[in-house]
Amino acid sequence: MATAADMLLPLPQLSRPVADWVKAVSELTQPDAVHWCEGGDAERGALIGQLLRSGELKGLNPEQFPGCHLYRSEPNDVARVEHVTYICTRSQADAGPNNHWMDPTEARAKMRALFKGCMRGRTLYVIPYCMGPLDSPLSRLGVEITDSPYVVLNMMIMTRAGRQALERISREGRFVRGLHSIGELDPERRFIMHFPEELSIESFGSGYGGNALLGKKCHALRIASWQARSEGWLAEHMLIVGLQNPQGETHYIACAFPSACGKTNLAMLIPPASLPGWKVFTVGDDIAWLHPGEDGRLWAINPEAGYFGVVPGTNPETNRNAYEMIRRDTLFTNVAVTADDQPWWEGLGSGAPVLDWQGRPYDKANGPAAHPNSRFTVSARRNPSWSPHAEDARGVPISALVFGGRRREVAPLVYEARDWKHGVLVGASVASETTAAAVGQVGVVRRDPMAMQPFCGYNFGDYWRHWLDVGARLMRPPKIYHVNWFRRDAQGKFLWPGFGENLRVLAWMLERCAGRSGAADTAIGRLPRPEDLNTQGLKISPGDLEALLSVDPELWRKEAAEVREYLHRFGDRLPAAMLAELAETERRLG
Ligand code: SAT
Ligand code: MN
Repeated sequence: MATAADMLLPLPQLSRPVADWVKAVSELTQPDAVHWCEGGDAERGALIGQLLRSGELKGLNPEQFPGCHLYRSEPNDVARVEHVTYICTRSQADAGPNNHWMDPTEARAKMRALFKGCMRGRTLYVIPYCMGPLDSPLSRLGVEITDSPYVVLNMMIMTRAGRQALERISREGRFVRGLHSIGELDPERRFIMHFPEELSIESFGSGYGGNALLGKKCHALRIASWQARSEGWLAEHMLIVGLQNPQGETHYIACAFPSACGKTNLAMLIPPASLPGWKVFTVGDDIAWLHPGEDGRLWAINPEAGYFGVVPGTNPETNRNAYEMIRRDTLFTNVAVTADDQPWWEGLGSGAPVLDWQGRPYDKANGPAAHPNSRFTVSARRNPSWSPHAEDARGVPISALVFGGRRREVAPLVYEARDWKHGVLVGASVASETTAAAVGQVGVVRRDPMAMQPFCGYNFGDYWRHWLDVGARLMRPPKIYHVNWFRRDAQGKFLWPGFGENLRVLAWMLERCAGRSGAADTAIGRLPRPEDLNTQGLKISPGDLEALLSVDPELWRKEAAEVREYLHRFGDRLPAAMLAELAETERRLG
């Protein structure tokens, strides 16, 4: 009797354009074998088995961490590489001053030379994937070709990968082409190229995170932001979280913070015991695709299916959900291990490392045991606070958008924009201290508009215009906020406890959206007065709270001047409305 499996078409026969492309790439790269990814547990198990045998993966303690594995990347390949990430548009002005640009013809030639014969002795994997729920009209398709089985394992967790995605590609025709090879992992021969006009990506020489998992930053942000502009929506570097108040009302918010500034923690926040009755539901932790709905609201889907989160600092106190989530079926990258093969990282709070992230006997003199940008890859469904609406085809309605950065001074704990237009200026003005998520100096303040500086696939001037256009089409636009959990006092101590306590700030926002909470009007926007925040059970001195909610006009005039200088870099692409909003803020600052 014929089984269902017998009746399935072989993958290469499903889509002619994909098959033709795979053939052309095989001729160029010369792999020993070609493997089309079906998706599913059997394939995943086989890949893991192969990597365990070759020593590329290490099994972790099966009693304490069942189904968990450790991967160690090359020590020179541990973060995104923004200095060799390019947007290759025909016109340089379309990429904008915010991107490195290369002429597409030159970039293609350069990459062709690198890819030529690069997969000899290796297997070429074809990963068809869907960003977003498989049945959502808001989702978009892609195919990644890679010679890294580690990338395949990650993509299978992070996206809806395999046969069903390819079936949808065969119906719709359109897909983003992502070609990736680890090459020789030589930092001198490492390039991440984007061709938004052709919906394609070429990445060579890195096997790590955002450089190599092409569905993530390369597709779901850089290429998607381009697609979104032409189609009238927004692709943003935002978590999506649902907050249910003690009265049982749930509101969704989307928050943009730069990499390694706590998006994953906020997305799965645990309400403090002193705020009983609140519930938190995670829809996404890194990327939001936002579409104007027919009802005049903004609707969001999470294009991803898993989390690629920062490990250090995760413990039962800071984030119990994440701590529980990564105890099973999790792929760890660049953490340390204990004597009994448990993963270990700084801030775990128990146990001791015997091997560091490079597999060397642990020695304090070598620096942290786990790499500061060590990561977990885990299915979103492992998250105890995973939202039942995360798979909704139409997404979830957004009540508030929140921008934020990591800043020791200037930015108060929270403020509310005057309206959408002012909110676009607030987003464009985000600045943040750099983190270990990208190669380069850590802790220097840089402008990071909408937390998209590394990820916007086109000129920021055009991008802000698009934001203004989308806002103009919304009958019921979300309110826009700015937060800063990282404000410090003169001694360098954090003024705000962060983590679960951040719910107090989010609760104020939601009460504002419902028209139930007060605020003080200031030059930069509306701030809660101390009595507007629920501080019940919170250990904070009145002085610290006042410092967190203060706006120093002197510092802000300086800030506004810096923003003005920054915006002027975008010349005639900068919408006049942005300068008008800035002028209004400056007028209010006096
Ligand atoms: O390396 S990733 O881009 O996937 C993670 C991050 O930087 O946010
Ligand atoms: Mn991110």
